[in-house]
Amino acid sequence: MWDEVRTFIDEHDSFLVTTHIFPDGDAIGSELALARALRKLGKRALVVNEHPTPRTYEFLDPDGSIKTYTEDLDDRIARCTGAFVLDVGSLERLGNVGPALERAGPPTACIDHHKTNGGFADVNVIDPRAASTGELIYDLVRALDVPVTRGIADALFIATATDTGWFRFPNTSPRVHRMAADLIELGVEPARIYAAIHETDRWERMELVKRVLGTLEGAADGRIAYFYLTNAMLEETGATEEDAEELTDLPRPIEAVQLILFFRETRGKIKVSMRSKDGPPVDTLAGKYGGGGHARAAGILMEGELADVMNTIVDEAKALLDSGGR
Ligand SMILES: [Mn+2]
Repeated sequence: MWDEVRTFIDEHDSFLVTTHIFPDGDAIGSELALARALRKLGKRALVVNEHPTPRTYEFLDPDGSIKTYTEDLDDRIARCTGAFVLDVGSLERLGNVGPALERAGPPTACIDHHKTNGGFADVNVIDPRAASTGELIYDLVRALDVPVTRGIADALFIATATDTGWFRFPNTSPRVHRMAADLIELGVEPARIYAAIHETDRWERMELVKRVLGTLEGAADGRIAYFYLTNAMLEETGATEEDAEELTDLPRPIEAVQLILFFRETRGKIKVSMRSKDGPPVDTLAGKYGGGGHARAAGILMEGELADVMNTIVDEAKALLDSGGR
C-alpha cells in the first residue's frame, strides 16, 4: 500500500505538508508526525495551513514549526518539489493553501480516510476504514522504517484519540487500540495529553458555553438538537474564536437526540457543524451545500444570514430523518 508513497518520498528532497481549514487534532497530529518522519529521512518539510494551530494543540509544536498561510510563504512553497495533503477529501478544503499549491504546481500525495475522497492527487492513499489519518501515517512511518520518536508518538496519539472521541466513537477498532498501546509503550502519557487538550479552558470559554446552550432548541420530536453562536456572544464574553471550537457535541448526552446542528458566525459566513449520533449519515447533506466530512461528522461553510441558514439546514435535517437517510 505504501510503495508509491515511498517512491514519491525518494524522488523529492523538499516537501510541503498541509491539511484542511480549521485543523483538528487528527490534522495537526498527522502533519507533525509526517513532517518529523520526513526530516528523520533527511528531507525538508514545510508545514503550512490556512488557519492557525488551535491553542489546545500548540504544546505539540513548541517550536511553532507549523506556519499559517500568507502570500509571503509563496516563495518557500514554490521551492517544495513535492506536497503532502493530509486528512482532506478535496483541494477546496485547503482554503488559500489550495490555490498557492496549484500556482506552485508540485506533484501531490494525499493520505486520507474520508469516504468522499475521489483521489484528486497524483498519489492517493485513501482508506475509509482507518479511524484517523494518523492511523495511516503510523502505518507509513513503520513502513518507512523511521524510528517512532516521542515527538512522532505524541502527535499520532493525539490524532487517533481525537478522531475516535477518546476511543468512544464506533470507528474505535482493535487496530486503534493496538496502535494506542504501541504509542504508550513508546512513552506517550495519555492522562497528561488529555489534560493538556481538554482541561485547560479559560473562564471566558465557560461563559460562552452558557450563552450558546441558552440558544439550544429541539426539532422533530427532540431528535434534532440545534443551537448557535454569534459574533456578539464572543464579544460579550471576551471569548476568542478558539474558545468557540468543539462546542458541537454539547447536546450529545441527550438520549433522544439523533442529529446535532451547530451554527456559528465566522468571518462573514456561517459554519455549520453536523453530527449524527445514531441517525442517518450527514455527509451527503453537507456535500449538497459544498461541505464535506464523514457519515457521523460533517461541516459546511455557507453564505447568508444566520437565521436563513438555520431554517434551511434544520428543514434539510428534518427531511433527512423522514427519509431514514435514503
Ligand atoms: Mn481525520
